[in-house]
Amino acid sequence: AAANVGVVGLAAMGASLARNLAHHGNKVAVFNRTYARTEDFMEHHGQEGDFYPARTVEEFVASLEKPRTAIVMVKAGAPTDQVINELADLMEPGDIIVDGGNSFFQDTIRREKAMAQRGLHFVGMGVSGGEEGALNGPSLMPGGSEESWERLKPILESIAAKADGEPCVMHIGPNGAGHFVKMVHNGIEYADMQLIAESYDLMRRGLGMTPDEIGAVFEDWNRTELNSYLIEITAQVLREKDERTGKPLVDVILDHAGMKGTGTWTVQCALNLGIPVTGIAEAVFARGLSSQTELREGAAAQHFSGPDAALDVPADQRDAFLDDIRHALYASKIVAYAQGFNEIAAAGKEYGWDIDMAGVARIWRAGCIIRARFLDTISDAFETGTADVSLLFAPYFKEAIERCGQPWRRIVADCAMHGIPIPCFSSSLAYFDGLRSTRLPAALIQGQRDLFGAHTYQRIDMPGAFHVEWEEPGHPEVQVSK
Ligand code: NBP
Repeated sequence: AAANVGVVGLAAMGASLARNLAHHGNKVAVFNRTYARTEDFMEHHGQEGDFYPARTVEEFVASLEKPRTAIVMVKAGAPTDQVINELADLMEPGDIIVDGGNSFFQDTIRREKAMAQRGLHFVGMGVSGGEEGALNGPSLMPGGSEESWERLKPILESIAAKADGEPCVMHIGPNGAGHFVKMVHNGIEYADMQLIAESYDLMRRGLGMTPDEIGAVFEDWNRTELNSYLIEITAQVLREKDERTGKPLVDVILDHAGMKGTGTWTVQCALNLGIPVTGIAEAVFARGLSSQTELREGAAAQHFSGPDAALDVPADQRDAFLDDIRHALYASKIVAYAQGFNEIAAAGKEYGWDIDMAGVARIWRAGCIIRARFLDTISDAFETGTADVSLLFAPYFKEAIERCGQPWRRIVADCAMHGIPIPCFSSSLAYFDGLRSTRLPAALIQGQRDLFGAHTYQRIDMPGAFHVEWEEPGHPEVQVSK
């Protein structure tokens, strides 16, 4: 036994993580179901560090120093279960199995329980940053026991991304907490990308700008409070030309957005927890609509009448209009993040995780896909306790939302009048207006529910549950409970 850590699964993510581990002085055992992939890995990267390639899982486990640490980076779902079980059969009490794949947190809770019964530590760990992040420094979100965290900490801190010198990794909480937080990270990523896409659409169809011109706008915006990895790569994609046709690449890419499931899970979990995550939900639905070929072709064949999406913005007002889009984007983005953090807080309560929200914002500052300058401010807001109920209540974000309010409303109204779909912008504004309303039409809904289903209602002026005898003459009210 010579390796202090091992990686199972040498596809894009596992190979990059194994190399990152080796670059930081770890002795890394590597194993992949198909040995050809291991050979290929050793041929291309074997000289980068201390690797111990294994042909079989037995050989892999035997090459690990005790107590063993094995990181699994294989396809989520059944393949992950299969690999974990094979490892567990060969490992001994005290050993650690880390699942770095995008596993559903309920699977992680189940697996942790099963492994604990066998005396093994099981750590579900979110890994963000894609292949490049895994290689050069990802943001890491490990769950699992305190004891496993204490042992993994030095290894994980060495390979994680650094923000202001601080490693972007923290123990999120027990069992499925790490995978839950990673899932919401991905949900926020969906919302962020959709908001950027809506801003692009406004400039493209609304203002008739070219992808190059829009790329330049995003480059400018990247020097503002919107500074983030996603804004940066948006500019890069928009500037890219297709090598076959010479056209802007964005114009030859089929407009069907793919997804692998973490956005959908984020929304499903939010629905179960009763937390509105309208920004994330609209982003998932927008991807869904984009890929509904039959529906979209059918709609095109209908030639529905309506505005043609061109905004009549005079040339001398274009810069002011672009500023409006930027403000609308920023306000909607703050709402999407606020909703995502609300979901994490609610799950923390539901599953008993006690998650350090400021810490979550801190480890998202580098390495991951949603890394952004304003995560520093989010982290400060949680640190000072001003964002406990909602990020929108923290003074900095309250001021930002208020400053963005008028431009945000102008954009949403203009888009509605000109037929540009902006589901994320408009639903975020609707959420914000709902939040600041002292009275909501939910009172009417309670009345309707009482009439058709005797579901009862509460009164504003006294405690208890009430019901109207709708069938009785005079509709008397009865108090059903105190
Ligand atoms: P994939 O998700 O494409 O999985 C391929 C790997 O899984 C290969 O090593 C393959 O071995 C192995 N595998 C499969 Br498939 N079935 C197996 C089985 N029954 N037993 C053993 N091994 C099996 O790889 P990836 O894109 O590197 O992602 C790895 C994990 O990281 C996934 O859970 C993914 O969701 C997650 N993740 C990915 C990203 C990203 O940007 N790609 C980011 C963050 C997290 P083989 O070579 O023998 O087929």
